[in-house]
Formats: sequence, structure tokens, C-alpha cells
Amino acid sequence: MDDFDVELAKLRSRRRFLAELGMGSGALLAAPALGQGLVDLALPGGPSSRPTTSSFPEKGEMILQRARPPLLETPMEVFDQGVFTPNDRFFVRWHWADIPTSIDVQGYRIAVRGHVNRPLAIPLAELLRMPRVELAAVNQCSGNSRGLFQPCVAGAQWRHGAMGNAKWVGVRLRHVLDLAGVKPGAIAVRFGALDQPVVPTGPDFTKSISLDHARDGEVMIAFEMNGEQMPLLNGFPVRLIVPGWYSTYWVKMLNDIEVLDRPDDGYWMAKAYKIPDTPHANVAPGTKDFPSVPINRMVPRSWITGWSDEQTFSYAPELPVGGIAMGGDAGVARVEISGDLGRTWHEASLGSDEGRYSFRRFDMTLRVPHAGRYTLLSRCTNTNGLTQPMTPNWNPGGFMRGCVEASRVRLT
Ligand SMILES: Nc1nc2c(c(=O)[nH]1)N[C@H]1C(S)=C(S)[C@@H](COP(=O)(O)O)O[C@H]1N2
Ligand SMILES: [Mo]
Repeated sequence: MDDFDVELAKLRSRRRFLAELGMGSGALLAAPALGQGLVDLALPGGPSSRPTTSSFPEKGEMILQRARPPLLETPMEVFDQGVFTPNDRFFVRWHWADIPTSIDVQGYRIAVRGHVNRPLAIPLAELLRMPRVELAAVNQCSGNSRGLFQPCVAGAQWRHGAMGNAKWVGVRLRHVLDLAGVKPGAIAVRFGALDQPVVPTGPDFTKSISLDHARDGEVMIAFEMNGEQMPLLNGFPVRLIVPGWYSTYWVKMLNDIEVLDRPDDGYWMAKAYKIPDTPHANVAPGTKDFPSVPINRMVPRSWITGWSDEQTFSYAPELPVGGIAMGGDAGVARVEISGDLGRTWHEASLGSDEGRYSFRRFDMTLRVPHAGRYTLLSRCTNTNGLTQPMTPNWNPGGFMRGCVEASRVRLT
């Protein structure tokens, strides 16, 4: 963390460069340190207490999962405050610790190369002059909620806060590919970034998607997040947005776009981030050999956010129950609440529709007959008709949790 403090001054200076480029200047100063607290993530399989920190640049109070490379989780109460996750509370995840701590925005270029007619090196100023699109979309780590997998699996032990929702502004990837002219025979597009492996043999973080997906008009190269330039730790100056897909594909500090005429056999596509090719990416715990595919579309999820687990309120016959839902790769069609472990369900009302890839607020009033402890469940169905299952999935990567989640409250 020390190197981050040291580099703060440099970070501030990039604000000036951005103003010159006409990108506007967001709040770049890190929030004042709040001191270190502890939160209990209530994970079933081991130590679940984590420090909180506000000493990362441009970040407010976050749950510290790991310092180098930074893994910062968003506290659940943030999601109760609105469907858009503030930039300074937005989760952070990097694979390699060698992340640039300052960016030369004048010298920055995005290469477009490989199976194209005209290889390009696009300066940021040029990208900012291209036609813009705006889209709200949830960025969720493939391993969000991994800490709830039973039996436990290796990897970051996140609770539910490895996700966030933002309004992204940028340029269609299709537009940029058309400028370069994709040659016949191209099948995929691979994305690379400024961060580097810390060991010489470590595989550089690159991800790829099919050419058709890359050209769908939704995948974008974003430079603005919730109306501000994005925090360095979330990918400044530009990152890929792949709406409806897990954020492993949302390459940050994007500086390389390579059009491929062969499948991507790199480590991060061929070996890592693979899921069982089964419904809900589910296999019996312990299973190792199964047909697998690269992780891809997200599934519907929902969380009651009105209280922290086991919070106590004084009893009243009407309990307000609210939270957020996401449809995954489709919109939210319906959210239902159960107070009797799934025997009966009551439809919640939905908040404003910010687009199908966005979080959507839900609220309802549940009648509770008496004081006591209640376990409440929320269940989302997306516009493709997919409903959250009651039973958790399991796979060795701890990927793609999507089951109905429980939230306990005490009324006294
Ligand atoms: N350049 C780069 N981009 C990256 C990664 C990375 O390690 N390097 N990690 C990916 C993964 S796995 C996740 S979960 C998201 C996290 O995005 P965030 O830090 O903005 O929340 O970034 C993605 N993009
Ligand atoms: Mo991730």
C-alpha cells in the first residue's frame, strides 16, 4: 500500500493532462483515511473477518481482501444507497501487482493490429473525438461470492461485493475495428493492457471474445464511468465493457486490440476462467475432470440490502424489504420475496429501468406475524425466463454463483 501513497502525487497530476484533452476532471483525490476497522463477511469456511481501508487512491472505505495486487471489496450497504455504485466505492481486482501508478495520457496509444487491413495506434485524443455511446452495466467478477462455496475452493474469498454498476461512456469497439478494417478469415479479438506479470514466466493478462461478439455494437471502449473519468484502479484511462458478461473480459488500461484468425490458446482463455459445460456451471464437489468452456454470460442474481446479516429492528407487523437485482445477460423481469423458505413468494415492485444490463432496485412490504428471527429470500427472473435456483452451484474455480441468497433479520 505504501507505494500507492507515494504515487498519489503523480495520480493527481494526471488530472491536468485530462483537462487538456477535454475529458473533464473528476474528483481524483483519495478520500481521507477513515482509519482501519474490521468487518465480518460471515463466510462459512474459515476466517471471515477483513480489515477495511480507505488508503487506496481515489477510493473510499473498502474491504481489504488483498493489498498487492489490490483486491478491494465493496461493502454491502453501498448497494442499498442506489443502483449505481459510486466510483470511490467500486470494487477493484487485478491479477498482477505490476500496475502503472501514473498514466502518460498524451503518449497513450491503443494499438489495433493483427488480421486487419490498416494497423492503428489510436491516441486518446482521437478516441475522444469518435461517436460516443452510453450504457449502464454491471461489472461482476466471475468469482463474486466465492467465499460462500462449500466445500471451499481456492481463490479470493469474496462475499457479494466483487460487483458494481456504472454508467459507462465510450466508443463502440465495432467502430474502431471498422477503422482498421477486419480482414476476411478473422474469428476473434484479443485484448491486452498496461499491467505486467511480476515474474518473467507469468502469463500476461489478455482476454478475447469472438469477432461477432466484438462487432455487436454493445461492446465498448469506455473512458467515462458514472460521469467522471474512471479511477486508475478501475482501468484509467480506458477499459473494455462487455455488457452481460463477467468482468474477466472487461480489460482495464486497454492498450492492445489484436484481431486473430485462429482461436486464442493463451493461458487466460485456454486454462484459466473455465467453467464446467453443465447447467449453472455445476458439478459434484470434488469433481476435477469435466468438459469445460470459457466463462461467459452472467446469470440473474438478487440481494436484500436493507440490513446487514442478523441486524435487529424493533418489531412492526409490516417489514420493508428491498434490495437490488440484476438479470445477467438480460433485463430483470421480476423479483419475488419469500419469508417461509420458499414455500410462498410475493412479487416485489421494481424501481426505474436503467437498461437491461443495469442493477434494478426492488421493494416490497412483507407482513410478519410476530417478533422473532426471520430468514428472507429474494429470487430474480430475467427477461429470458431464467430464474435463480434454490440450490448453490459448485465448481473448482468458485465461479458463477447465482442461487437464491438468504438474509436474516431479528425483530424484537
Ligand atoms: N488489465 C487488466 N484488466 C482486468 C484485470 C486485470 O488483472 N488486468 N482483471 C479482470 C477481472 S478478473 C476483474 S473481476 C475486473 C475487475 O474490474 P474492477 O477492478 O474495475 O472492478 O477487471 C478485469 N480486467
Ligand atoms: Mo474477476
